[in-house]
Amino acid sequence: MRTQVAIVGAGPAGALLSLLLRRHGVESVVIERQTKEYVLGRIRAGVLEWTTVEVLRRAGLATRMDAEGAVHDSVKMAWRGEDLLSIDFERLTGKPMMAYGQTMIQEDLYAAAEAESANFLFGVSDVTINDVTTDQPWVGFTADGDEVRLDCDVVAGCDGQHGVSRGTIPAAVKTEYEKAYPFGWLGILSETPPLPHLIYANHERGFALCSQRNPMLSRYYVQCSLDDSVDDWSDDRFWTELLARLPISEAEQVVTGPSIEKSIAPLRSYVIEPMQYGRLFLAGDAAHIVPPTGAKGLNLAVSDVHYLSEAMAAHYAGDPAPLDAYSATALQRVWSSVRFSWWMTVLLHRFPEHTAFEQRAQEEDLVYLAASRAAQTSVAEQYVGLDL
Ligand code: FAS
Ligand code: PHB
Repeated sequence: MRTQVAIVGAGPAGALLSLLLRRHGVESVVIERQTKEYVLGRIRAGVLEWTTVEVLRRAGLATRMDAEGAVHDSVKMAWRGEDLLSIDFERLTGKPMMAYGQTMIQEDLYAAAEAESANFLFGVSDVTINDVTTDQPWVGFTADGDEVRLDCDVVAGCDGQHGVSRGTIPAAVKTEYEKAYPFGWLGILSETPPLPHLIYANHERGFALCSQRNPMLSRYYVQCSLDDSVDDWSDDRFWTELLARLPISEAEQVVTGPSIEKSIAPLRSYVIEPMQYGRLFLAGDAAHIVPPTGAKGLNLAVSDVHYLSEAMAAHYAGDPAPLDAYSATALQRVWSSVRFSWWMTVLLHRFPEHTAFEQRAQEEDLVYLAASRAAQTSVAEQYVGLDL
C-alpha cells in the first residue's frame, strides 16, 4: 500500500488528523489495533475547550455537538463541604466551554470518515514503524492474516499511552518527564439528571467532581486509593462518599441512581520531548498524559493535530518550516496544559502526606480564588483554552 500520511491509532487524535488532512487535500491511511466497537465503547473525557469546539466547527464536524452538547459559561469549585465559588468563563474571557462526551466525538469522527470513504483499517496487529530517518518511511502490520507494508511520506504516531510510536524515538534523542499521583479517580455513569453546573470539590475526605454527558446521563468521580478496585465500591458507598464531599446546597440536588459504568483511572503527568523524530510525528496521548483534573487530555490531542495537519499541508504546499517546527509549536501548548492540570490536581486533591497545614493552605487558595478576579481570570482562560 502507499499513502502520503500513515496514521497509527484511530482514537480522537488519529481520526481527527485524518479528517483535517483531507480538508487540506492530503491523503492518509489510519490503522487501529482495536475494533471500531471497542474504541466506541470507551468512556473518557467530557469537557471541550472552546478552541476544540472551533476546530471541529471549522472542519464541519460539529453538527451533532452543536445540537446535543451543553454550553457552560461557568464551573463551580467547593471546599470544606461548605463553601462554593463560581468561575464565570464567559464574563472573564468571553469564551464558554462545551460539555460533550469523547465517546460522542469518536462516533461523529467515525461517521464523517465513513461518509467521506476515509481509509480506516481496524483490528490490525504487529504494527511496526520503520525507516523514519530516511525519506521513505513505512509502516508494517498484519491485517486479516496478511502482512502489509504501507509506504508513506510521513508517519503520525497517534497510538496513545500504550502505543508503539513513542518507542521508535531512540533513548539518546528523547527526554521523558513523568509524575505519578498517589491516588486514582473512581468514575461512574448514571442515567440520572445531572447538576446544572460542573463542580470540582476539595474535601479532607478527598476530591470529587460532578459532570454530565446529556440531560439524562450524569458523570461523577471521587478520588480513591490506588489499592481500590471497583468491587470495593458499591453504588451506595460511592453516592455516600460523593455527597459527603459536596456542600449541602449541592448535595441535596444530586439525583442518585444505579451506575451503568464504573471504572478507576490512575492519574499521571507525562511529556516526551521532542514530539518528532525524522519523518515520525507524535500527537495526543502518544506524546503526553495529563491528570483529568484540568479536562485537558482530549483537548491537547485536538490542538496537536490542528498544528500537525496545518504543518503537513504546508509541507505539501512546498513550505517545510512548520513541519520542522511542529514539536516546538505543539510543546508550548502541551506544557501550558500539563502545568495547569498539575496545578488543579495539587489544589483539589488530598495527598497521603498532607497534614492539617496543607489542607488549610489548599482551602486558603480557594478563598483567595473566590475573592480575586485576577486569579479567576487566570484559571478561566486556561480552562476554556488559550488561543491556538
Ligand atoms: P487514545 O488512547 O484515545 O487513542 C489511541 C488509539 O491508538 C487507541 O484506539 C488504541 O487502540 C490505538 N493503538 C494503540 N497502540 C496501537 C498500535 N500498536 N497499533 C495501532 N493502534 C494502536 N481526558 C479528559 O480530558 N478528561 C477525562 O475525564 C479523561 N478520562 C480518561 C480516562 C481514561 C481511562 C483514559 C485512558 C484517558 C482519559 N482521558 C481523559 C484522556 C483521554 O481522553 C485522552 O486524552 C484521549 O483519548 C487522547 O486521544 P488519543 O491521543 O487519540 O489517544
Ligand atoms: C468528565 O465529564 O468526564 C470530566 C469533566 C471535567 C474534568 C474531567 C472529566 O476535569
